[in-house]
Amino acid sequence: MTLTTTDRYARSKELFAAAQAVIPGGVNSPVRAFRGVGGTPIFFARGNGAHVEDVDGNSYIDYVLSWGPLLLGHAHPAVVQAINEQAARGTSFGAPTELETELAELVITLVPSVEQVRFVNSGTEATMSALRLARAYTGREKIVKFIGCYHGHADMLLVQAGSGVVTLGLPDSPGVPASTAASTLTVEYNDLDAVTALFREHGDTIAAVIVEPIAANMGFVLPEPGFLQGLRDLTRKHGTVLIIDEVMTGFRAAPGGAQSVFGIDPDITCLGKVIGGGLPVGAYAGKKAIMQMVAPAGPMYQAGTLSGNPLAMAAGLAMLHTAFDVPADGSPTLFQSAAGRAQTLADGIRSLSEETGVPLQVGNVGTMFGFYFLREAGAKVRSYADAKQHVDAARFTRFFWAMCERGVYLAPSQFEAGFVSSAHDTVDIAVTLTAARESLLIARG
Ligand code: HOZ
Repeated sequence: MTLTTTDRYARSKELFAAAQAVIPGGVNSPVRAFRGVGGTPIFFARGNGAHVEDVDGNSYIDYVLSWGPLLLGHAHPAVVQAINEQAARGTSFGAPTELETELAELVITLVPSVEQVRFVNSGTEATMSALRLARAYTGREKIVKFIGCYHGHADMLLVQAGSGVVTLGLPDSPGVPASTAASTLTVEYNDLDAVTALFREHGDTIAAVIVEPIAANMGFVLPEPGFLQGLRDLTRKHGTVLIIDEVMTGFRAAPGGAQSVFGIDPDITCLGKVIGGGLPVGAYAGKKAIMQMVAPAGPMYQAGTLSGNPLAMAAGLAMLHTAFDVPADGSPTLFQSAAGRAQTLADGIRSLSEETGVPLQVGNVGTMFGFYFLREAGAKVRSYADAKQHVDAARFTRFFWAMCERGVYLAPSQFEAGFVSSAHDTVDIAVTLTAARESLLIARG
């Protein structure tokens, strides 16, 4: 179903037409194109705290938050000040700065499994480099990934991927060499038996298992009890590197990431988004014995002109300290306040599902949440195969646009997670739930 936008989005429509002439599909990342919900992407002019304003002057409570990074909301004064002060001192040196060590130390303090950190410029670079490192460390080639998990757009990871690939309903991307894809073994999320069978067949040739600890690029799917620990046990037994991709969940599910929520001790962790305070960044991090393989400490090569960029390091430090430092009066951290609001929001949506009779599967951990519109009540999504079978796309589309018209901006795909910031206050949550009630009734039809 395609919904056309009204004049409420007139300027966005003009800008999108102009963008399409010079940018493929009019966007620089596919999920922004609104293909999953029809209509025209909304172009934004500014953001402040929990709110954004589009180019037509409409305001929204924002639950996309740049797809996760903005844990403190838009333009938080501490982050803006850190960026301004660093910009005045220089934006890039291509040489080490103290900021990189400070941010690495902070990450090591927050994420217990991490002993060393290498900063890069995006989540894609982080996962791509982590896999090269796992292959270098083990001397093996095969990797295991889960169907519907998304780890960026590197060739070997663009196999049965989530996020925009799922939203657009694309087959695996042309341009990925068959020989590269052949080294990527795929299994359904939460299917530990299938992983065990893979290890029985290929055990000694598998370099790495890479997994999202919460599958947040095919909606919001929690790991079943024992699934992540099962992966840890299998990888230990077979000398395989376990890579936990926390680009989405890092500093969002909990200060120590989703791995701390589920008690998992991975070999390598991939980070991005929050760690750069809203500027482009990524990192791969983990056990010193493995990280020492990275050049120049070891032979595994990886480099980048803007890696460890001082603006991103300064913004990341400001964001993490502001979110996680415990206030002197012992009051909750800003992260804890944001997580409390996310809980209220998720509980409210659960109640509305019951009240309106619209079946939803709602999940939330820390400051993240997600919900599926289900075709039948009682259906459960625990893998991508389940999502394909049970998810009601038409209802989500009606809900999405009804929410936009009521001033609430959600990800334009139910295969993406939602995010709450410390700037969302109780009024924002109450307004959102009122809008959600009306929108659920519209979606129900
Ligand atoms: N990979 C992001 C969603 N999981 C999308 C990034 C973007 O389009 O900006």
